[in-house]
Amino acid sequence: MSSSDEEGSGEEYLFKIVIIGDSAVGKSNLLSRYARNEFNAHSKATIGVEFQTQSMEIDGKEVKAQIWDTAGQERFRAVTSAYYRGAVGALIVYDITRKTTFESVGRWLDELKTHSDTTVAMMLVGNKCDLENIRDVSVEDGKSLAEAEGLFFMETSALDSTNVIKAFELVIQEIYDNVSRKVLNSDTYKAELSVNRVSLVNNGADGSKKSQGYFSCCSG
Ligand SMILES: Nc1nc2c(ncn2[C@@H]2O[C@H](COP(=O)(O)OP(=O)(O)OP(=O)(O)O)[C@@H](O)[C@H]2O)c(=O)[nH]1
Ligand SMILES: [Mg+2]
Repeated sequence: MSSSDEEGSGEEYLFKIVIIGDSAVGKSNLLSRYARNEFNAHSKATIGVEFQTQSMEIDGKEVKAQIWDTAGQERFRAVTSAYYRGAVGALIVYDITRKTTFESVGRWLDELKTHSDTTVAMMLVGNKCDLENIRDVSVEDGKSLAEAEGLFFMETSALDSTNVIKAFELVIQEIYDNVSRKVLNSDTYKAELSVNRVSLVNNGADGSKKSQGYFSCCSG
């Protein structure tokens, strides 16, 4: 299934992460900013599903994130259960200039919880924090919701790059920590992960639990 069974050479992880949230909150631009350092001011609504892969190094191991992006608009969405299947991380995105997108977060969380089959590292993302002058959702409201739901929280801007890499990397690090901790004492979990196409090679020794992180931008 993967090179994970080979001895020695490949210390490699593959994590599936999904991006969800209402249409036009900036999901596709967050992904293109992270994966290709690109921003498109006139991007079209996503139809169906797209994904990009990006690597980072943790504890000297190559960790690949396969990040999935789908349509916020119901009519353009592909089969929902397939989108969530095997996901071990999620970014739930709203637009800080449109309160309705923030009010939808609960619905997106419900959908995520309904379809996910394992522990998911989740981050609430308030995007477009470059538009401080037309802000409609306070940093405090974002933080409180994240706290109530047990999510990480960050405000980002795909336009000026604020916190974009940080947001993805924090989720990836959290997944890695989840996996490392569980792998230490569960063969069942390991089997579960391989079904979910998450490659595990090394039983990471880092069992430490990070506390929740909050990063905002553009706030006084
Ligand atoms: N000012 C500002 N505009 C942004 C930012 N991120 C995205 N946009 C703009 O917001 C619009 C929608 O962005 P998309 O990335 O296509 O939104 P989406 O969430 O993928 O939308 P769907 O595919 O329909 O679900 C585009 O015009 C982007 O240029 C940001 O951080 N700041
Ligand atoms: Mg899109």
